[in-house]
Amino acid sequence: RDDRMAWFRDAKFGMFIHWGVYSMFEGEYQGVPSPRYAEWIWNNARIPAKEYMDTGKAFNPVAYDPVEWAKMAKDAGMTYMVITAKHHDGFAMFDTEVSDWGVNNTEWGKDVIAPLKEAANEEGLRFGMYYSQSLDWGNHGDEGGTHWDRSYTEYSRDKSEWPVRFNQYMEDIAKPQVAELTTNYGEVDMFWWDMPKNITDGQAQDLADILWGNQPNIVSNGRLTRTGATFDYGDFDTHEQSIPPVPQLETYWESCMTMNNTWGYRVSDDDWKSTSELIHNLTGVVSKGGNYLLNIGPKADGSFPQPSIDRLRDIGEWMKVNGEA
Ligand code: FUL
Repeated sequence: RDDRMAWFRDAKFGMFIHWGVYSMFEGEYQGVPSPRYAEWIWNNARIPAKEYMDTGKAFNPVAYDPVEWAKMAKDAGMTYMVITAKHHDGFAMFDTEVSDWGVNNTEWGKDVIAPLKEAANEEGLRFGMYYSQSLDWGNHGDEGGTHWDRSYTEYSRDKSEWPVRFNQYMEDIAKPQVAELTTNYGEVDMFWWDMPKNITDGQAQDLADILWGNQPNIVSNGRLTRTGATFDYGDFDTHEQSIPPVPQLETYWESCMTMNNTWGYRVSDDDWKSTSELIHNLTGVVSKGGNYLLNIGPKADGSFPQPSIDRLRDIGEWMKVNGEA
């Protein structure tokens, strides 16, 4: 494992990208900001399934410029990038043959992951994929709060049936999609699981087998399952929105953090951290032996919010003077 982890040990700084159908809502439903994170808006603002899914069909990021994204990351001194291939809404940002709920079935109509990976690798950046393996509100995995939705009741509301449906989702969607992501994109450097609700150890083991079967050198975070020991199912620990108080030099870990208070784009969130605070976080994480994964929530059209662009540029200036080659 130490060989596989060599790049991760020195990676230091990466770009996290939360982008999907939720970005189209900009953190607001019917003029009201949704509670908590903007990428949870379907669930948190109780948007009817039909409305959310119809909105998704209009996904058309005309300003999407993956080469520019990769350049901004590189110029900021970042060495890797991780994007939401599928977040909790279940919408696939990649070519998938097992579901209509994805970018293929939109106005845009094509994969957004492939050109980004190519651009990232071109800039010498490592590339990672975030995949929500349990929560999947569109493909009837763990549906979280969407059970309340009456337009969603082609499935039974009888709780005893949920595990059956979840198992079916695992077989029909999660496993094939993880296979697609790990076979159709050449060598992938990182896989980022999230929110292991309801997944059994057996299902987690199956996903791990697909992952490492197809990508023997891939590095994954420890959020595939809650019950497995971290290193049975993942290579590094995830600290979400926090930095450990003391150095942790014996483990592999990463702190992922937002620039404001949300991962997905929220038009009304102006609470941006200053560049000096971001640099303070970066140096704090790296000096304690971790990597800092700093999030961008692109707008639906594919552009980065201006405050994010400004901060990336300013961090890049600082890195030129103080960063290590
Ligand atoms: C959490 C998710 O629920 C958030 O939406 C976000 O993706 C964060 C990085 O992980 O667990």
